[in-house]
Amino acid sequence: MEKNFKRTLITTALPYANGPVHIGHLAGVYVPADIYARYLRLKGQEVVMVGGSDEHGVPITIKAREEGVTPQDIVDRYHAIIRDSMKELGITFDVYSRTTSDIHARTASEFFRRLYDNGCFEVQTSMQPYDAEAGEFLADRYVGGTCPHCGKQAYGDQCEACGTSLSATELIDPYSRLTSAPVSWRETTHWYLPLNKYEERLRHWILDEHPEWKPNVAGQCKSWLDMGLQPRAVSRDLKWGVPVPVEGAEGKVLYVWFDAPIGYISNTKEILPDSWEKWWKDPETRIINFIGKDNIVFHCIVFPAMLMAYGDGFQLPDNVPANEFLNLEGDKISTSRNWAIWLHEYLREFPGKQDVLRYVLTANAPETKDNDFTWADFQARNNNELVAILGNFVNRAAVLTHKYFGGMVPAAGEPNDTDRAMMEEIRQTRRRLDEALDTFHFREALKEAMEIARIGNRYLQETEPWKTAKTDEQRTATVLNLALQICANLAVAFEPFLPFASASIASMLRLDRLSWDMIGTFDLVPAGIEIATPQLLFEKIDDSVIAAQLKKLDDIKRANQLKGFKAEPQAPDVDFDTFMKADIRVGTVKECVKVPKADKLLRFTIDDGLGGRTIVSGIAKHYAPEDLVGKQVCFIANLPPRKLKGIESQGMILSAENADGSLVVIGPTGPVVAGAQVK
Ligand code: B3M
Ligand code: ZN
Repeated sequence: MEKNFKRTLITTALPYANGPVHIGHLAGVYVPADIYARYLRLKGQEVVMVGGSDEHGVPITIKAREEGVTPQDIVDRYHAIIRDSMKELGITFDVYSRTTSDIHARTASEFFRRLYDNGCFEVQTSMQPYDAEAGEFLADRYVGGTCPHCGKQAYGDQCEACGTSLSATELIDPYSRLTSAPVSWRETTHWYLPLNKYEERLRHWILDEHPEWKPNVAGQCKSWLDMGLQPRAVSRDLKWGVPVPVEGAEGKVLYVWFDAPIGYISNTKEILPDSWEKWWKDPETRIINFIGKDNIVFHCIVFPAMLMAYGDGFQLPDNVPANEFLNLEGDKISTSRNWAIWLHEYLREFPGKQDVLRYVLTANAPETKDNDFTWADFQARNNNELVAILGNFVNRAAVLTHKYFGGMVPAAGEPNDTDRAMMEEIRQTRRRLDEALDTFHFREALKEAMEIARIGNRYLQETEPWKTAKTDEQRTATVLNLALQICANLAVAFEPFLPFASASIASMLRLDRLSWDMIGTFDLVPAGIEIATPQLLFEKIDDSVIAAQLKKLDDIKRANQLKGFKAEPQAPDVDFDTFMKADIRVGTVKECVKVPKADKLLRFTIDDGLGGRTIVSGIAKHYAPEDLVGKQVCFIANLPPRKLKGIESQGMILSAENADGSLVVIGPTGPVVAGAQVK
């Protein structure tokens, strides 16, 4: 739908303040939102970008309990870390507030109260899990028990082992994670928002009025709508949260997903106490919600239904460009398993490299499907793209200007065909860049911005100013003038993506104001001014830096495996005589080599005190063969021989499987004569 909007309100999902933010949050929400906000600002549009910490909800209280501190301590700590690290990454929130603020408590209460007064809620009584020992109702997360699907330990909302979402009623032998007491069930009453009443309006709004929404978002909405919407509880029996503002609701708070999206409104109010309403109620305001895919239903169904119920002119979002998930080195990012790259740690370990992270997360953004962050890709994109294409071009243009014109911008003469072709190419690129940004295709947009640097490199390659410098000063002047104009184009085109690099190019060229119209124009840097000494925009990242990061992840993986290790239950008994029939011996490895064309097998020659034997063992992935020569191993001597890859194996070498799946060969703890029996 083409509509004329006067201003854009950008909202970003409010991260739970139960931990710092990681690259998944950044790639999914904050980097794309910031790119979009910066782009619109450069186009001269009126923009407000709101964010803040989500400080209510069970994740916060669980974390507090784990650490033996108060929920307030937790949110104070993480709110500060999140706010400061996002600021350092250059995310330009106009406000980054929190849902524990007074203004939010007032706004959320008032919202509930209006719905309550207008009879928008239904009241339902249901049985909920209760911990009689603690005297508290238990949120699903606080209930533990056995998963009915896989038999492993699970929580009342989800089984992490098999990934099924559950409710506490489905668990076998449910217990309270607070006190370990078995769950008892108690009746409780809550307020429900009848989503079913808004179903038709929601369907029309999403599916008819917004055909332009991303398929992953529209698809999820459609499947929710097709299943039929149900009333949804908007209150909880908890101590931490915004109290339900009606009589007889002691001990009840607003459900976190009721209060959190209202945070967008309270945060707007906080910075614009007098004009906030125009950002929410004026049809000429365009609202865009940046979120991750797990939040789609709340932003496209629940919150819009709340706004419809409230009425009073509240506008629905014009678009909800939700992203899919980013994985890390092939594994799902997980806060509880510490499988993440945390922003505040990255900033500490890679000082001054904010743009590199922004670049890699955008180039790999999970826009249409889940995507993977790898350190190898991080290094490659830095070294082969940021350093070799963008940094290299800007540096060449600046160094050559210093070399041939003492750093003074030379005046350009009449452009020739090559010059005109280059300018046209940049104008074409600008068109594609705008188109990609307007439709939230930020990976594509980043490629187009980089295309301008590629055009710059090709231009210098073709015009060879280092050659013309000897013969034709006027031509050299024109080429370098234009090369600097391309740099100025780059400062603008990259500002949304790489604001720090953009600022250094701008300051080198003494550009004090950037605007989007500058892209595709070539009179941005006036002749006669002196440009600053060139500084390298990006530096190569060494293999050793990447190796250190991979080691860090490896250590985390290992620690998780050890933590998660559960010994197998004991096997059924065997009678003693049967066991005694196994002839286990100690042997000395004389020779050990890889079996050709078999990636798992090693061939051993063992001194067994009986003239020697050959054993083939499937441990090639775990040992370098030469490391085993001279070692003593235990083996079963009296198994029937069998052929493996054409080699007759006369026994089996014993090894133990570690928590991480690696195999360790079993041998005596002191020297033993070859052929000794193990008893
Ligand atoms: N805090 C969930 C999340 O961090 C939630 C988002 C709220 S947006 C209003 O994924
Ligand atoms: Zn399960």
